Amino acid sequence: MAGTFDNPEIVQEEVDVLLIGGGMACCGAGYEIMRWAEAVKAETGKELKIKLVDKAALDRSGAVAQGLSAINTYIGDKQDPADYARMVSNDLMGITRDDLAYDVGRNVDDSVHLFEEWGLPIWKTDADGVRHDGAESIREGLPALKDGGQPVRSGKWQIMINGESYKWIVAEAAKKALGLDRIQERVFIVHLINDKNDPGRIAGAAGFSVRENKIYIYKAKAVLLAAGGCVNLFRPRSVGEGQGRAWYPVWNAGSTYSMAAEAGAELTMMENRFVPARFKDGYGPVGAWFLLFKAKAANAYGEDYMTKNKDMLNDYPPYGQAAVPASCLRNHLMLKEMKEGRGPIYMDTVTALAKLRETLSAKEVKHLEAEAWEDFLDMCVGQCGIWVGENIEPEKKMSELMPTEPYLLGSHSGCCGIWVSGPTDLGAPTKEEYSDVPAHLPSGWNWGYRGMTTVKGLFTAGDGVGAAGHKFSSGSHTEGRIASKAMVKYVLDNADLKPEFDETADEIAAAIWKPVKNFLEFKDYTTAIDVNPNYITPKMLQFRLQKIMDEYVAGVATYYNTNDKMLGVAEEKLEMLKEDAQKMRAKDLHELLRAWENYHRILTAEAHMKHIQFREESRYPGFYYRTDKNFVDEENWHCFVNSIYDKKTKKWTCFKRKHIDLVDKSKLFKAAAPH
Ligand code: SFD
Ligand code: AMP
Repeated sequence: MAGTFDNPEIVQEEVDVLLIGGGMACCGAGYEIMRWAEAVKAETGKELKIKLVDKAALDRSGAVAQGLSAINTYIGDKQDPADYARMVSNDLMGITRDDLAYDVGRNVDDSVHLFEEWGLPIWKTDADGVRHDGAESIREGLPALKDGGQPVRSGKWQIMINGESYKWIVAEAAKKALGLDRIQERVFIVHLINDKNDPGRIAGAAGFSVRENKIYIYKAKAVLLAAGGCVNLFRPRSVGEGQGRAWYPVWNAGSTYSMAAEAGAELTMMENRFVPARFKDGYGPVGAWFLLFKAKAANAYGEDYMTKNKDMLNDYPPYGQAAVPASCLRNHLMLKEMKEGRGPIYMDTVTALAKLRETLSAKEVKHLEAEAWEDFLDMCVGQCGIWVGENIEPEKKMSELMPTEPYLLGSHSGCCGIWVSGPTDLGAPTKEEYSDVPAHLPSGWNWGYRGMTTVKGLFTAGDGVGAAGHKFSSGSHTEGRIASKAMVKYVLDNADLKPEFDETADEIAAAIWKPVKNFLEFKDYTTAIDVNPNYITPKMLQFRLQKIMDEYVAGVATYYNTNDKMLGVAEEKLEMLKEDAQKMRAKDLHELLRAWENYHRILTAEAHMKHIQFREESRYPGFYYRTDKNFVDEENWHCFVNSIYDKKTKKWTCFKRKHIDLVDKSKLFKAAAPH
């Protein structure tokens, strides 16, 4: 019987493997897992039960919803995975997991080759060095990448694509592999369930339909939690009529980090954030402009801040020695100009396109000018709206750049996330090197199943995997594939496991539906539906969260500055917010979604704040500054900061984990060694 708004139907299902999310990572997992499931069936006759659950529709869900115009991680034949691990480390100020980055690096090209096979048009350079866009390359019969075709590199690691339909293509392959019966769209997972007999093991997950009055409860042996990063936990620069516009996808609300934390998984580097420099107001990405068009950014007086302020790089590792300064340091140099009143910052699109005209053929110039628009039409259509609305023709008028509000993510130029087991065949540190690890933690970086968190059976990928940024779309797909193989192994190794919930279905349902009950109980107390002393709307609560984070946890309001005292205020205010959050109302399913997104954002925000508080230095200048500890302290803080949340006491415990370089980083430096 179908449920009603005051009494939702509870649907229960038991599977072996549950995939939460339908983005790049889960599409990779969905495609790959069926190959292993089929092999298992052929060998043993056993059919693995698999389900993928996405809050949205696979074809356009996640960060790649609008499409992309470059694949940012493709190794190719001129670099190797160790070079890639070095780049990842350099961009994230030296504290990343080389084992995870290397593992992505040695596998990622295979995913890109699959994308091309599935129909993604990839730009190519022909034998005469002439560049062709993806469609033309196909028409001209240029070889596929896997057959030696040469991509058009925008940067050292990035290749150009005609990617408006990137997500459609990748989702189609996942859907075809899984079959529609194994996919449940428009179900928002809000809660992971631990095992009754072993609290350190996963037993399932629960959520609700955003279309029908139904609660879904899944029992599973293995769960892949890959629900993206966290957006809109800080007050966005776009307010009023522009609210809802952001660079990263607004529908990724920290579900990955908050649900993992509540299940007891160890998080890592939650102090890290990404503050991308973007085209102002439209949030258009800058990579193609800097790397493909070779544009320079300058202050309002035409000064190139990267040159003018380059001595500022000497204050931070690797002390001016990196061939390419880290993303946060590039922001750091830009922010000096803004703070000292020499803004706005402009991307000099005019000079860049004029210079290209000097060397390229007329046809190539025409194509590049079209690409200036297509770059955004393919992945950030709002930026074209801004250009049109503000009469900007990029070959005639420069555009403003601006550092955005902070985002939390682990796959782009950020590295917050969950601590996972690395590959078994790469230099895992010995137990002795980990004598400082608390007793409840496994020793080393590997505990058997690649991509598994410290909760047995709970895996993650993409934005979920911490301390290993710069995977981007292709690397996230790759990590999903790697995790799915490990999950199948885990399920087979635990054939006799019978997961049991540590909560009843009714308890789970009551918790999920609480915002609806808040509404139904009190709605008649006032005549104006939004004004009520007994409940708060999700929208208002979100404003409160964003204001706290913006003003006390280094948002745009303070030019990304905070200090121990401000963090103390934030801590207190977040506690009160959590109390009031219990009174969120949901007048319909859409508001129920908004309410639960808020719960996820609040816990993620709290983790972020606690980690910044714990790390007594400013490791990422340009992303955030602790003005009371405004330096990088290599001696005491060249380490991971990890944390564990206790869902019973609602307390966080932060601690250090030793950092070890597995790949020699000296190759990264311009000169022999930093001072
Ligand atoms: O230009 C729940 N990214 C870029 N990657 C590239 O390779 N090239 C680029 O050009 C990139 N650029 C870029 C990028 C992203 C964005 C938004 C823009 C530009 C404007 C980054 C990649 O897109 C990113 O690294 C990957 O997509 C990350 O993959 P993954 O799987 O970790 O996250 P996802 O794809 O966002 O998917 C998340 C999924 O989870 C669902 N979901 N489902 C159920 N229950 C819940 N509670 C859920 N919460 C979320 C979502 O619906 C989604 O399916 S550029 O800037 O450099
Ligand atoms: P973005 O468009 O800023 O998301 O960047 C896309 C890719 O280009 C990422 O791999 C970035 O690290 C890289 N990138 C962007 N700007 C620069 C720059 N100025 N120098 C070097 N790499 C960059």
